[in-house]
Amino acid sequence: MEKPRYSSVTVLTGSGISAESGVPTFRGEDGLWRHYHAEELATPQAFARDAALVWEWYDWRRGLIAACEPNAAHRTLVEMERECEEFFLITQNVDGLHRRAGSERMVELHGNIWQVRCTAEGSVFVNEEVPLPQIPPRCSCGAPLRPHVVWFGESLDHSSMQAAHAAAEICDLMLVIGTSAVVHPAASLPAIAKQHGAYLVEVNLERTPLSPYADEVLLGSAAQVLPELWDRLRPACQGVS
Ligand code: BJW
Repeated sequence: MEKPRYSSVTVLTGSGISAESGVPTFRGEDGLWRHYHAEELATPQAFARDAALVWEWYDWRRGLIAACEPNAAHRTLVEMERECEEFFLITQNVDGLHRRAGSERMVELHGNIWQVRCTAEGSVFVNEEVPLPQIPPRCSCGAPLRPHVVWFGESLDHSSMQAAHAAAEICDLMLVIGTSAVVHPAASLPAIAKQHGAYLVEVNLERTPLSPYADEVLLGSAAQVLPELWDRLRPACQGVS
């Protein structure tokens, strides 16, 4: 039988890929900060009610992330980007660790924790101060700044979403790594890939709502499973020279 060849690889990642770098995930025990669930704080309503509380949470996370390094899973995706004929990375993570590892062909669907946005003017800035000297931080115009991330009920950046859709539609291999696969529209992307004929591989510590639809479910930590998976897939993905 002919061995499979994958000419276009798309990867969707969630917070589980950064867990072994020390970044907390969202759901489960790990997702608790003080006595709040992450889902209660990542909303425009929470920010309107108590911007200082929401910013304290982001300030705490920024401090944690600043001390973290990309792990073997992030680095494997950089190798894949260099060696695959076509490659695209879609991350839900705001921690910036994929870019720090060296990934370039990618979108950050839910924004980036190191960017802030003026609540009055909408302008976006990089802000890497840790800890923040003032909470909530303010724009030079005097208005409060907010994290430049996507909260529940908010729309995702149109061009990032278009790129993610296109990558899901054209790929013939999709890897879904370290996401609970419950937050839409990101959670719909594997189904789109599958409908267009892609082979779907999930890497997670546990089964998720996506697992029944995956062609392979690899249970284990991303930093351990992904390098092994890449060793196996590499010959089927490398460009033809
Ligand atoms: C490991 C591991 C290791 C651990 N190795 N694995 C369709 C149906 C139903 C609802 C909706 C729908 N369309 C839209 C909605 C509403 C809503 C939604 O999806 N709600 C559901 C929860 C029900 N979506 C939205 O509101 C989105 N906006 C939108 O669609 O606008 C239009 C619209 C609005 C309203 C209605 C209809 C349309 C916006 C979603 C924005 C999500 N934002 C957040 C916060 C970002 C900023 C921040 O970081 O502070 O994004 S919430 C949070 O969840 C964050 C994450 O990116 C996202 C996903 O979480 P993730 O990454 O999957 O983490 P976990 O913790 O859930 O899972 C970790 C996984 O890793 C686990 O499975 C572990 O087992 C695993 N793991 N260690 C491998 N070492």
